[in-house]
Amino acid sequence: MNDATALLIVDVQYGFMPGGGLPVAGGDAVVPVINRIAPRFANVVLTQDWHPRDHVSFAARHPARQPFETIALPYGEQVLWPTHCVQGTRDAALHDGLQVDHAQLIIRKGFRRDIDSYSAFVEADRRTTTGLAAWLHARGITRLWLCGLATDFCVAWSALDARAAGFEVTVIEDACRAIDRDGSLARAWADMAAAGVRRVFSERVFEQNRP
Ligand code: VGL
Ligand code: ZN
Repeated sequence: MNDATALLIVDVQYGFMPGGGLPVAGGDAVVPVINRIAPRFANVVLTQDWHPRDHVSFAARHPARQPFETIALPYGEQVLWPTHCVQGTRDAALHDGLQVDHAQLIIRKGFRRDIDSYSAFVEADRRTTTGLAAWLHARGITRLWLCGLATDFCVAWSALDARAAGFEVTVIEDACRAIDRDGSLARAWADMAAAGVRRVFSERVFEQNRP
């Protein structure tokens, strides 16, 4: 891949693996796929879900609320999640099996107590930026390939915000796994398609020989 292209690896953390705080079915299966494709990218960026222990997205913070219920917050609807990816815990660590030593940046997100952030670009209040778009622009990066967890939340929101920020966006389907509750995965793919996000399998990475 050329220098104008980056691989964005979303939330490949123990919290989203089987046995984690917010387990995603088959979450660990993305690791070998990502390890296969990552060497093809000169630019690699990772995200890390990184919540304080009393984060607003945790059901435990809201008396009488259960995980996967939705509540209204000042910035809009928020799904309540089981406690996951608490700062400094094993649950929040990136998977040890990831072989991406050449990665250049780790964007942490969701670290503000009262704002969630699925997207690597803009937090859930739809105002607070993570700075990622500016970093990519400054590096001359215009194309992004996305992989990781979960397809229907952090990957999809990141893909949509990347399109809104003017990037060419490709999601690598077999390098992602989904939470898929109440039709969220089908909805995410439809939203991404409507926004002009390209959807491919990882083989496509090896067919790219553009300068
Ligand atoms: C995620 C829900 C809550 C994700 C993170 O990585 O998709 N989903 N926090
Ligand atoms: Zn989270």
